[in-house]
Amino acid sequence: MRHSIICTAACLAVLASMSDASAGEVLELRAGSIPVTSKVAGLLTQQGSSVPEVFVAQWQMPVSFEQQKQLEARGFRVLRYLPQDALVLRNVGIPSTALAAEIGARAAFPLSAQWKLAPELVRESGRSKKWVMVSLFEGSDVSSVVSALRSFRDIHVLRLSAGEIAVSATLESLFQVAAIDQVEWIQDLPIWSTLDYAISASDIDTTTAPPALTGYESGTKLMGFDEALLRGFTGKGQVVSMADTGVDTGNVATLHADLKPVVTKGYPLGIGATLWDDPQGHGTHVCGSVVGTGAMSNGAIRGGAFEARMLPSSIWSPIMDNLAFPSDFNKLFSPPLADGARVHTNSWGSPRNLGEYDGFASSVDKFVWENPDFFVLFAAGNSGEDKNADGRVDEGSIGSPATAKNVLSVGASENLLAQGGIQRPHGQLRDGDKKYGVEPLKSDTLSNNPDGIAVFSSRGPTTDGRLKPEIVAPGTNIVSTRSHHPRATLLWGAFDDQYVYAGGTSMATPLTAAAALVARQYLVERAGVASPSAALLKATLVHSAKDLFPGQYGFGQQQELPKPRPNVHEGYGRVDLEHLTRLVGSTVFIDSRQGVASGSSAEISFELDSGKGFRATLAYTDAPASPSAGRALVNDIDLEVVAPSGRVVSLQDSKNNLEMIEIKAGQAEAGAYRIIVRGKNVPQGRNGKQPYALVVSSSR
Ligand SMILES: [Ca+2]
Ligand SMILES: [Ca+2]
Ligand SMILES: [Ca+2]
Repeated sequence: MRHSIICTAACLAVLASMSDASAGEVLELRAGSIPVTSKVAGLLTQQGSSVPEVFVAQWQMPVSFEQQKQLEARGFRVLRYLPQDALVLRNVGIPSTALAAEIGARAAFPLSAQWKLAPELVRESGRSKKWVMVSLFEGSDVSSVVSALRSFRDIHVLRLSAGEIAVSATLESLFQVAAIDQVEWIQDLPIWSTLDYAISASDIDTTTAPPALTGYESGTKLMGFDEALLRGFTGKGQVVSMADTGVDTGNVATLHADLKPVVTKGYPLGIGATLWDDPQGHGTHVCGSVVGTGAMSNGAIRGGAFEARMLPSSIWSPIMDNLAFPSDFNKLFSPPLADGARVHTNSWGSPRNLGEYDGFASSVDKFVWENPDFFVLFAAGNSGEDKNADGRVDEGSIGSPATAKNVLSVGASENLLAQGGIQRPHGQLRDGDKKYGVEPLKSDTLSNNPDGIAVFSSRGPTTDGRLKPEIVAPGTNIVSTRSHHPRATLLWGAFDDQYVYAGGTSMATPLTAAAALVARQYLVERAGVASPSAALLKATLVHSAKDLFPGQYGFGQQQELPKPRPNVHEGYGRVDLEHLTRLVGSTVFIDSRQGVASGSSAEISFELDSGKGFRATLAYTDAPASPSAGRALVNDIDLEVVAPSGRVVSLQDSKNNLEMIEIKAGQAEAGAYRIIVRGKNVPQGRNGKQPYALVVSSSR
């Protein structure tokens, strides 16, 4: 190996110079940026003031790991980080006076009830009652909160999970609920939906003759699965799990022949469910895209990782006749994790409150933070529309939980299929005149240009300015396995008795999960990474992706992608396994479990040959943020590249936990590069440090 890791010691002076001039003066919350005025800050600084059980303390400087250890030793529990330089603390029985001074903070004050209410609840304020979700701080006594709530008038209470309660109340009463110390956040209840793009029956291509096979049916061809297969990578030895409407008959003995050898166990998790059969059809299609063997089509239509093993969960509720599960991500992810799954794919989400980092995004982030080898994918959503009628799909339509930081959010690009499924122009689809009524969108079709982004694919960024989606994969007119359940729908139409067409970010996501399984097998077998972290899988998939710039309408006024990657339409581009499975040999993979602390850095060197481009990708699983925070990034580490001439390239990104620095061939100097990972501010590290993954290579 020609790289070495050098850690430099923490340096307070550097730390101080790196911190923002305004650090520690504003609380960045969803409710707005709150200046910590003397009026707010004075609340817990007066002698004799009583200290609430949960409060915020804000420091003048980034709060160190050592300071937090001292706080814990004095009887405080650190519950959350809030930007800037603030912690939410639980006071475990210290009847303190002049609290701020005592703990060295510049201010300490209670959490205001209005900061705990999702802005949409306040916006939609009416006198009528509605059901909302109340999230409690970690370690709260749920029973005591439930009793407190039951004592309020006109409130109905339902216990959901270890940390969440559903409540029916008026907005006025919600302020009372929010005033309870243990309550962290109140938001809308989700409406979970499968993320296949909804069409009407009349949209379906009714060509009667079955189309001749072209090899593009499954969507895998455009992603380089054929090349990966030739090199021996099929997802073999990998275990994957999914949550969806169920799979086919839900019985391993009678399952679809394409799925029977690879699906070995299922989990019924829907409310009131005892089975994991698929009465809808969506989950069976998704499952086939990941692991379908193609047994019923002589291998013509098969999933990308057909030698992996699949453990599906059904979150379909027979009582609700829809997706409904306890919304407890521990219950969703823990069983397959315990049974060996390291990749979990999700083709569902909530199309409400688009772009928001909500309680569910935070819960998913928490699970991955606690289980950093569990790689979770979520479909970005199908809320892409051109509302302002400028011929370009609008931004800001990512659904939760795809807004989470520690997942891979997958958008849909176009497949290449001229017959079958949906072949109508966008403007003629259901509501197409309203959503896509302006050229070039109007007369374009869904699967005629693989360099295009599916018109419906949800676009980033998130409300707090993070780049989403991170990646795209084909998600239009994808052919995959058909559920044999008598009630199952035909999605985008039947291909034959065994397969159906479908489209949506729902279809792009399992294909990307299959790519993650191939990537995982490749990293284990060829790169010598025994157990790749979720961050390394993300970095590797993103690093090798293909930029689709300028998109399907060429350059000029109608250009689809306004700038090269990363952009909020394609993220870092389309999954490219042909590229990924030839990385070893000229690529450095680092999966640092130790990580970097605030003010420290790690460094490697990389020798670039002349005529080549340079690319470095940094990804990390960040600590979960409070849904009340106005900026979801907690631990901020930076990628810095020093070219042979000494020129420094750094993005100074304080929003994303994924960064790429690319220097194109022709612009890159040959010679020794230094690649530095800097711990800028790590308030919630693992023992004070933020683990990370780094992939560095030359490019063509
Ligand atoms: Ca537009
Ligand atoms: Ca098109
Ligand atoms: Ca950063």
